[in-house]
Amino acid sequence: MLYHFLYKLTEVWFGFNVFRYITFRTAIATLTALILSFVLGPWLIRRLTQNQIEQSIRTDGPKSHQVKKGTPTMGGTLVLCSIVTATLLWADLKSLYLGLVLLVTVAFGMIGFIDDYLKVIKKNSRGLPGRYKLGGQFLIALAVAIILYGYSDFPTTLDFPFFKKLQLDLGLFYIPFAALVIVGASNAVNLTDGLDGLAMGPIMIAGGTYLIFSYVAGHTQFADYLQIRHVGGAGELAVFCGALIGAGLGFLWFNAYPAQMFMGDVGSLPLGGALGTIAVVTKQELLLVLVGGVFVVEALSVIVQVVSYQWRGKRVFQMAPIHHHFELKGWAEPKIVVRVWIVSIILSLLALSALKLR
Ligand code: 57M
Repeated sequence: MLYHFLYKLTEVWFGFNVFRYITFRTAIATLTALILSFVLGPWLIRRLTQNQIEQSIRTDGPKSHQVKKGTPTMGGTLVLCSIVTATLLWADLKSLYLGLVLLVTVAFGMIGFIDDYLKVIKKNSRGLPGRYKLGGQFLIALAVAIILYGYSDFPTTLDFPFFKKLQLDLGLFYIPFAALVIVGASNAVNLTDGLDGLAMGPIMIAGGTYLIFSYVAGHTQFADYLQIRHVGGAGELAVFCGALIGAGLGFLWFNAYPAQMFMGDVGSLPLGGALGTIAVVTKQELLLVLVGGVFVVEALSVIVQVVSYQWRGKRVFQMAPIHHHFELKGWAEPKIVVRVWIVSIILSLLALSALKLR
């Protein structure tokens, strides 16, 4: 909103022209979201504590988690408010792609909010039943995929990272595929969110990687030079990614070990969903497997554990998701978290090399 207003003022003074640039608006969106999270964080923690919006800890998990009992949760509301406010202020709201990413973020946030509300406030340990949670996510993701499919400029082909000539036209099947990417990313991030800072680090790293891909995909010359698919209007997603990084940094200040608050499903579901949608819109869907490799491994560890237990009656990991396995092996929580961040950075660098290696 401020972008539209300030940019118009170029007629009054040429200096306002700076608001035209996505790079500048990305930088101030990052700072805006960061400042909002920093300033509102302590207030939110106080309010959550006063209202006893606190995490209950399962007794069958690692014993070390019992000290976390009473930690305020639903801090994801802070992350969402910071991202949405910063994006609305600094992005070009005429962009359809940005609108779709915001839609998924807010709608998945509402699903997560209902789940947290039922668990934490209504003390219903199951929360929102899985079929409603997953069903709601699929409905929203399918709606987004159908809108993209109906948009004449949007290709239904799948590009393969590192292989510039390899393409697969999915046609109508692009709709369920895109929905699966969005819902899969959301749930994989949710599973990862089980140690202080464990999810937010890789979310920001993935956000930073897609910030670069959005900018390049939206820029005719850069996309042409790097021979990646040009997606007109995708550049505005860089502003969203900047806001995500700023809000994430602000949240991490309070979520760093020992955490003063958790994000809850109201944070993990929309952040994963947003990353999935950005991957779809920038036509870098398959690259998300690499960029979000940490989330993929966490989700796979659960699948392997459940399948192995059902078929062989034996567990592969001491406990799934895999971060619990490392905890039970005796690794300190901050060590697991920092090592996962390091792996995530390496994966993102590999993904960025796809810009040149093709
Ligand atoms: C998210 N939620 C955390 C917090 C966070 C199918 C099965 C694998 C599902 C899985 C599951 O429920 N995953 C959902 C995991 C929880 O954190 C809350 O949830 C939000 C995210 N949705 O924001 O509000 C706990 O995680 C810890 N935590 C931190 N710091 C953070 O910053 O320490 C979270 C954020 C918090 C806190 O302890 O209470 C969670 O783990 O519940 N289930 C599991 O992960 C369970 N695994 C399991 O049952 N494994 C089985 C089978 C089914 C694969 C096996 O290995 O045999 C474990 N989770 C827990 N205890 N808590 C095991 C037992």
